[in-house]
Amino acid sequence: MRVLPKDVQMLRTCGTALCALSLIAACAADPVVTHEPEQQVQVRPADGEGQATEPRVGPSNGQPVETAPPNVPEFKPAFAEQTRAPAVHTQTPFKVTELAHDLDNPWGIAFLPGAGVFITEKIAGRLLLASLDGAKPVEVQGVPRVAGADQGGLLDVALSPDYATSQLVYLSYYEPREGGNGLAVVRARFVAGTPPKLERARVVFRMQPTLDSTKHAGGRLVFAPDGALFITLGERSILQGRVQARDLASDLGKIVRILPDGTIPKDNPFSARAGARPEIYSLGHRNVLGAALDAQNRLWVAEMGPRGGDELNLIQPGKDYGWPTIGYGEEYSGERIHQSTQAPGLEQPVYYWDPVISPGALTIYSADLFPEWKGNFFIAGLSSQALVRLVLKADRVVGEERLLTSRKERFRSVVQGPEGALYLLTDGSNAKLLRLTP
Ligand SMILES: [Ca+2]
Repeated sequence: MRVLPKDVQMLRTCGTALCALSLIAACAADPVVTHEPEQQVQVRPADGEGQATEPRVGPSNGQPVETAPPNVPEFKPAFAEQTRAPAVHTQTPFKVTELAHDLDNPWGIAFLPGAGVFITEKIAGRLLLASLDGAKPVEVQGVPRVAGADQGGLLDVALSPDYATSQLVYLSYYEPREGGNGLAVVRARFVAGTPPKLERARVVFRMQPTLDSTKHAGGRLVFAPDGALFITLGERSILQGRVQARDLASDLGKIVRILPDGTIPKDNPFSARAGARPEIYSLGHRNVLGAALDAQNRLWVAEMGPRGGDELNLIQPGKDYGWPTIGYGEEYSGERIHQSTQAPGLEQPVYYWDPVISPGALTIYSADLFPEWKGNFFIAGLSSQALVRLVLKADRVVGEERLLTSRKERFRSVVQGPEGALYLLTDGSNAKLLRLTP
């Protein structure tokens, strides 16, 4: 395979009012990689080129994997395990297989029962149906028009829990609206065929209010076993949105919980509170791109922070996760955002990163293919150019590992495949679909 030179530009958000107003076009919370022009997508069989075996390395000496100094050294963790956990090292040899390359800014991935996988392409607003056996991916027709620029466009794809009988697919996207855009979730019935298509599309959620921003709308979709759908949102990066992150009258900076038909569950935490939007499940978030359920069906999220403030949070209904009042980071200008890292009534992150990793997707490994990884958290790292592995014990992070760093690629997504392999999407144009197997 040809090695593509990369021009990595890391432009991070400036969050002050001045930056938000004057530099918004030049800032990106979610660093951008510019690659060479597109090539045709090719899918390679499992034994094709592109394999690599990660070297086996010895056990940890107790030092953290992060060795760079923090951006905000005066902010101290609230408890010992809250940051810079000791390094751990995967002992199981594994190989990395490149299944596709030249994906155009892929974001979401979902496996169909049987064979095939859906992959979204963010900016172009395309939904691809790919097989893992060498066939070229095909575009699914009937996807709504998206506001595809910067961090916006077509984001996540999830199958309804009853997909086997309903064929219902859910997509999150930046919906173009009068006065700007907002995250929306559409559900539609997938019809296989030539071409494959979505039909009977209906929007089941619209984030309010509409703002004119190309950033921080969240977008991760997670179905709970009871059938409810969690949708992660963000505060749009601009100051006008940031100040709404803890406001119960706004969806910005929230995680919401809806029923599959778009109605609101009656047992949501604020469903009976006057003036509160009933779909809100938790509040005080900056931009949540990673979310997953653990073995006890508890919702965990990886949250994109400012400089020095990425967080792992355990989500409980009705809780306030503090953004922008508390946190561990600072503006990209170096200015203060938070007076303090703690405040009464505001939740502490289970873990934070300073310097940041820039978390994309989060998955919690539950399969048998890698017994060593069972229960571990995997986060797709963008600016960190790593697959971040966390080992937790009693809801504390006791080990951290950075995998695939030698590839020098930004990772957008990580998901567990049906057979227990980990599948990853890299970021940007000419992006790849990778599979990790023992
Ligand atoms: Ca927080």
